[in-house]
Amino acid sequence: MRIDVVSIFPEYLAALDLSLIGKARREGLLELNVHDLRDYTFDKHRTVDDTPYGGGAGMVMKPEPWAAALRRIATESPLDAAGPVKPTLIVPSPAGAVFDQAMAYELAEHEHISFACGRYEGIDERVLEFAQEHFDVRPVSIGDYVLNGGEVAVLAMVEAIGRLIPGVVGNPESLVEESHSDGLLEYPVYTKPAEWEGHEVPEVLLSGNHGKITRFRRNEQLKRTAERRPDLIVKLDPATFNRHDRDT
Ligand code: 6GU
Repeated sequence: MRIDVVSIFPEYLAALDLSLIGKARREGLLELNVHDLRDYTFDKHRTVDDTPYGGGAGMVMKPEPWAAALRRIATESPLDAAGPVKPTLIVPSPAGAVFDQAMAYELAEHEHISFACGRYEGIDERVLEFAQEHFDVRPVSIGDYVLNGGEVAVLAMVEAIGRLIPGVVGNPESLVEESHSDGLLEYPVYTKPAEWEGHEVPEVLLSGNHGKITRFRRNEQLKRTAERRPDLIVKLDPATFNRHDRDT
């Protein structure tokens, strides 16, 4: 997979050199290019913003540098930008559709994804219209709160997507049991010692009875999800409730 990120703070993305995602890049499973938007300006001051038409607080990102940066990325795309399959451009925004595990799985199948990190009050809306000629454009939010720019959201999304690329997570089994993989939160986990500071590991986990352990874990998942995220229970596929009957 190829990922391009455009930002006025490319240093923010340095964290993507670390850990699993950094390793995936070094192993060639993921090609990640970070572009400084200011490299696509033409004036001495490398200006990326200007005052908003219609008035109001703050500044708006100028369209010209964005067009130059995005045109270059589209031209270099392994997908033929003029063909039926366009590369995807994610525009991080609190006004976007909410990113979730299903979206991460869907995006992990893409050959080329780009991210356009806005700052200030946002990017001139015409950049999105322009970008639609070259990309499948998707405004995406990482939750109902406001960040100062898209960079932190891109860190979260690239990590969530990147770990789903085959080979990035060493043991693919760990993707099956984790939170949100089946619409439920993950069950609690324990390691040695069996008794610590007066707190005990649930007896059933020491029993060696795998059927009982599976039912215990499923029950913990349901309990925890109902308590912490009742909104997820409403969205559950009815098959999830009965799954342990098949599995055990
Ligand atoms: Cl993706 N961007 C910004 N700037 N703020 C956000 C967000 C994204 N998601 C939630 N808040």
